[in-house]
Amino acid sequence: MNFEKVCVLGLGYIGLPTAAVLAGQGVNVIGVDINRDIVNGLQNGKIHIYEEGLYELVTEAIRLGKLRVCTEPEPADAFIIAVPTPFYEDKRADMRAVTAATEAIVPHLRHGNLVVLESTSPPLTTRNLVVPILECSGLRAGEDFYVVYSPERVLPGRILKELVENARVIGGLNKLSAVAGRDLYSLFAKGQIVLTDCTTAEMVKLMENTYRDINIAIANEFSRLADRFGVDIWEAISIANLHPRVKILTPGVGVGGHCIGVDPWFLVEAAPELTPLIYTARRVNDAQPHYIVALVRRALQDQLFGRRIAALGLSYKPDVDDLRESPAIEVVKKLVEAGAVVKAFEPYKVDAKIDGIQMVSKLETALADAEVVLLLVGHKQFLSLTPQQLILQTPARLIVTAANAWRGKEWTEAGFNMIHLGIGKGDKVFPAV
Ligand code: SAJ
Repeated sequence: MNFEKVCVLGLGYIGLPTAAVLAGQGVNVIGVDINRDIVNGLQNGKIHIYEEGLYELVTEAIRLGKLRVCTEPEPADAFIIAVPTPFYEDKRADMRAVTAATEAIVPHLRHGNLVVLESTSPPLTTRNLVVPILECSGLRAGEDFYVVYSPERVLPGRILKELVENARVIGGLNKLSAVAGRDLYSLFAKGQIVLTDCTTAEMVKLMENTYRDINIAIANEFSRLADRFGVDIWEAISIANLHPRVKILTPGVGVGGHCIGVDPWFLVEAAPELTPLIYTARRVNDAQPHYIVALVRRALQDQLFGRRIAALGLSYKPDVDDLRESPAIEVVKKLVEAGAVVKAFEPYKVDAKIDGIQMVSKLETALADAEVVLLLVGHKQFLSLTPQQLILQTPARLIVTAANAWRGKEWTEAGFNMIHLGIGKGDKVFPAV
């Protein structure tokens, strides 16, 4: 199949890079977002996402006229839906954006079109939600037009590379649909392209992120055990990982972002009686910010009220600007609730405003009058700090870190009292979750 014009719905972390990469291959791309600010910004050379290389790619595609951005879809050869699928308070999948985007395609759907859903979705979404909406056009899915579920699998921080190089799963509603999907993604995907059915592709995506969530949960649980038994978890993990069939992940402040902390719930919602392990892992990871707060509380002899804390890093993981579902933010909010006076600094979003959190735009300001430095996210900029640099910028002599950072005797020799997540000092008192 030939694709001269492609309409991408949703210009977020996945839609915008996909639109720009397709445009870079000479396809005429219409990027659609219902958020006028995003569209206006892009039209004026401003981009709302930080991802290495993305700004250049997007602005060049727009300059060449290969990428146009607007708020309404237009007729095209293919439509790619890349809108968010968050969850409601009770953890049920919120499919409103997918529903609205699919409905917006209906008036433009023509014979021979391909519609792709990329948004992570509960099993059977393509068949039971997307297809019935599209068939309101009077056309028949799989015959008059083609439908594919093809999950995005890129890692924020490496999106442009992984978009092109990762293996691509194409789940067709039927064989003809899968083949049409392969033709579209072959325009830019260099990794293996695997064809399957749409429900398998939905499951594959959810299984990948659930697998990672469970593995992070066990790492977090191990870090708590190490605290209790006076073990250095970082050393223990590195030794265990010498085993040829063991690959323990990294404990931390908790699991954030819009994917791994969300997607396992789609499986739990779909079949609660079959998912006790998935459910428990989610609970373990959701409890990790509480554990970090308890660690700080213990370091301060149970006195959080009025204590001045410099919180470093608020994004959901190192070296990204994404603050969504960030466990670091949860930690800061809990400290503030307990009466601590927290100044938070996020180098990738220096002007971010977060309800209930005092954000500062400079590291020096966060550190200047702190009693405690709390390293929440291991951004490169923080990891490269030496104890000699830090000691000049802060009166704080107590450091609590949730990352495997600021190790070594030079830190204690410089005069800092160091508390690391997962490095037990063999104390009898350790935080309960
Ligand atoms: N985290 C840990 N310990 C680890 C790894 C991660 O605590 O060892 C934390 C991170 O700090 C972060 C969260 O988990 O808060 C998730 O980070 P991540 O880097 O594991 O994953 P995401 O959410 O950025 O991207 C994931 C990826 N999925 C997998 O690796 C299986 C990515 O490939 C997906 O495309 C993405 O979800 C998505 O959009 O679904």
